[in-house]
Amino acid sequence: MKNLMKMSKLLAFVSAFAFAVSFAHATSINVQVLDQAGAPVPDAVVYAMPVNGKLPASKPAPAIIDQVKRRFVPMVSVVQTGAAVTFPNKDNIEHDVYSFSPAKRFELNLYHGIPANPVTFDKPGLVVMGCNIHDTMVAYLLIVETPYFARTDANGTATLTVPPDSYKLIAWHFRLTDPNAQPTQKVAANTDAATKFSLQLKKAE
Ligand SMILES: [Cu+2]
Repeated sequence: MKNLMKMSKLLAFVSAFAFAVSFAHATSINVQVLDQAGAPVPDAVVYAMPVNGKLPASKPAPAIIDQVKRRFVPMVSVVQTGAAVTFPNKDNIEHDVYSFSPAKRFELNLYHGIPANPVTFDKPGLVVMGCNIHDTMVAYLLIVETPYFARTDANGTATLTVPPDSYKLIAWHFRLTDPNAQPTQKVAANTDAATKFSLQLKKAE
């Protein structure tokens, strides 16, 4: 009986270890995004589609887009198709958030604080949002069909954590000269991979 106990403890330990190993079996793709002049591009979105088309069954992570001092924070977001996004208004004035984008038309009528219901983005594509009261407010939300995505930081770099596989890597930025031509490239992510994108961007306004 004692031996049996020992055996089951050992089995539990072994399976926990195997789980940890399978969980750790992920690799990263480090991406550098530059513009046509070679300058780092912050706020670019990079996402990875497995070449074999097989995506994991994953629940889309929710996201938050705040309104602070009459700006959307962050200005650029990326979520997986089906994600719920909340739009907390942290100003002491009302905002009226809306979008006419085909991927999601919606309006959150004049409000303070946190709207009761999040907005679910159930179609892939780009949603450009504004505020009906403050014309200068703009936010971009890219909805992608994969859970593997990242946004570049101030240095124009982003890291995607993915299971080892072959991927089609796609880059997007709201100032792309041709918004319909998102640059793509293939990456084999067996061990850590590094890659670079050079984007043709319009001048910042
Ligand atoms: Cu507003």
